[in-house]
Amino acid sequence: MSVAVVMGSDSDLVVMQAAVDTLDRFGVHRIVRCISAHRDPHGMLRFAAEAESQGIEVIIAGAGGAAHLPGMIASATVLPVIGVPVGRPVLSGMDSLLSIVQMPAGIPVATMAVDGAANAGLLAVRILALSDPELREALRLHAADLIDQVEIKNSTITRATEVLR
Ligand code: RP5
Repeated sequence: MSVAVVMGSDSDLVVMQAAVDTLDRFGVHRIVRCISAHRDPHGMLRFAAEAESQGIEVIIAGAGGAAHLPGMIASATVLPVIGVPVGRPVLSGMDSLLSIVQMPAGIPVATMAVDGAANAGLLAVRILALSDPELREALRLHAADLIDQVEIKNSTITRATEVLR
């Protein structure tokens, strides 16, 4: 059971690291690669075609600008592909978002928010958890942690807005 985290350039790692960290937190085996749809299209197609036989079950693909990587990988595999639009200073990630989200019917890519790599990791864990009760339990604990964090935030706000009499 393995997740591939791929990205168009090493400059995307600063965003995509959150997906890697999330997978590590859940103890999910992952590989991380730079795969470029534009600069090395043949390499990209090779990766997509071989992913299943390498034991990969979910692919997280991040790219910025004219972000064709997630959609092109999805067109060359039947594995689930999660796309992360990487925000860049020019156009603030809107270009990446629209490039990834507007897939034609037949080739699905689960598109995250701009720079939403942490959620990409969590969605991959949820997919794997469908056939892994231990992962499902870990997700439940994670959800409980989020509730605790809201409680902490609530106390912080209450303290900060307390009227001193
Ligand atoms: C995209 O072009 C990559 O995903 C990256 O976000 C962007 C710029 O790449 P570099 O010029 O930093 O290599 O393909």
